[in-house]
Amino acid sequence: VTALARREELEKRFAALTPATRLHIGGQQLDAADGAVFDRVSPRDGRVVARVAAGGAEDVDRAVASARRAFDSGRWSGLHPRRRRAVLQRLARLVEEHAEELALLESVDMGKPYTDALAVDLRVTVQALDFYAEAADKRYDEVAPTGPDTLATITREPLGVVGAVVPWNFPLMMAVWKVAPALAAGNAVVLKPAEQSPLTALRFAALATEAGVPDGILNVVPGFGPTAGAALGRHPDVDALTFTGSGEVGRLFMGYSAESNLKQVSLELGGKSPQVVLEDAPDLAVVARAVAGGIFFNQGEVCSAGSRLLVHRSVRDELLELVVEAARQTVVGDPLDPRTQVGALVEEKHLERVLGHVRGAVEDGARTVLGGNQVLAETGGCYLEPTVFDQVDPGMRIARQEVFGPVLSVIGFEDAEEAVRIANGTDYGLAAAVWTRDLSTAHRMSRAIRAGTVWVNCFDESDITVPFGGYAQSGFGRDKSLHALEKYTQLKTTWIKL
Ligand code: TXE
Repeated sequence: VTALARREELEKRFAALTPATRLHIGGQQLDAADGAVFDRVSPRDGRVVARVAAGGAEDVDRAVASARRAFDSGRWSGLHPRRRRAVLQRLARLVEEHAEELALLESVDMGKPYTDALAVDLRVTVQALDFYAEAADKRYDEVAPTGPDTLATITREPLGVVGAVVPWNFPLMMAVWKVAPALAAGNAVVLKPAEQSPLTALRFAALATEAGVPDGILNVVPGFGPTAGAALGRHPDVDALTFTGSGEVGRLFMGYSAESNLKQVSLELGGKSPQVVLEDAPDLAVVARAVAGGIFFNQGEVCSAGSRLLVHRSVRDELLELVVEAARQTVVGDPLDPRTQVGALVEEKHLERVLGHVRGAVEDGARTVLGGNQVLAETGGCYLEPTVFDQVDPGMRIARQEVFGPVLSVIGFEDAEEAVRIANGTDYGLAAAVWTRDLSTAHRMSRAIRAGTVWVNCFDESDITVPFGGYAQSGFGRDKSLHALEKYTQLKTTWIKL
């Protein structure tokens, strides 16, 4: 099948879909209380692909009330853990069966290549559902060593109603990183997807109902941040709020919690992850591919994107040449074209924001080695060339601010100490990579770099079994792994006098 035929086939398949577009509350599909809707414009070609209900405060109220009723009924939290596992496993199978449809919705909605949506987002989503389903009936509680005359048990209980507010870069995957452990632990959830990418969350909710998740245990309220998102953050009957997104909005959620009921908040905010390449780095061709992949994957719209290349002077010229070559070969274009590696940026506003960062870099004196311009596709849409800046000073805006686009900054250093200083010199601490052949250097650097994840001689290695989250202003609380369950449970101590 030619690339063109494949693209046309996917277009036809999308046209034949009827995406779910209404609120999912109490297992029902509802319109917004005030009837409001918003257009979903695909960044692929600027066309409206769906009209989605815009939830507001009243809808969030309805969803939270439904979640509370469902939680209190005990129909989920009181279920035998084995039964909860079975329901979540059924949901994993349904997502697997509908993987192509969900990947297509994701790709058209927010612009990532369809092939990546299927190979990464959907694969990881299914893995997460299976992992937390299994965890539902495999965690034991504790007995404290309080002595012969008492018995003190320490048990984990669900929190109750969990609010989840998620971004648009991995819409379904990030939602499930939160929803799966929250449900496995017995909570009820109200999920607000980003206004740029609500389609997969709504489809997922329908599949959850089909899998046997009781009505009201998973509710989805699409809508805008300042209305639906803020209402969830401020709601007095939401017990915990888990958020992934910008630092600016993360701060708002801390405020919402303080103003309302002190709900527990966990935040996964962006990053400015360094790729540190030392003079004894392994094969530079391998490093170059990892550097290019680390910043161009998902259009650079990745919180852990390796947006800073910190490279030792001795290997700098050679590596830069290889990275630029890899960047040149990166195919930008229609997300439905199977050859595409970098799809469309999520929306016009974001493209403008990224171009603003690019202009700022030039003003600050960085040298444009490659790219920097919008790609004008005949279909319209929001595309940007893979972009590389050299001679970036660690103090420049482009070296400190999260760009969230396919834009790499190259910074030179003289020794490992300076590299660590630069690596740690931003407000963020989400991820980092170190490239070296020396085992001791690898360990020393990994200890010295303040980040939630440090990769050595690799980048973007990922598995559901390891925690993911940030140091410093990249946030707190972890998604993934069994540790994520801690965010969705609280400890109960019970004393018994014998
Ligand atoms: O994020 P927002 P945006 C970073 C990235 C990007 C920038 C802006 O640098 O360029 O943030 O992106 C909801 N009250 N990241 O504007 O606004 C919103 O509806 C309550 C990093 O898209 O933080 C959406 O569901 N909620 C990141 C979610 O917050 C509000 C992923 C995220 O949107 C709200 C995304 C409000 N006042 C962006 N305003 C990562 N860590 O991966 C918005 N929201």
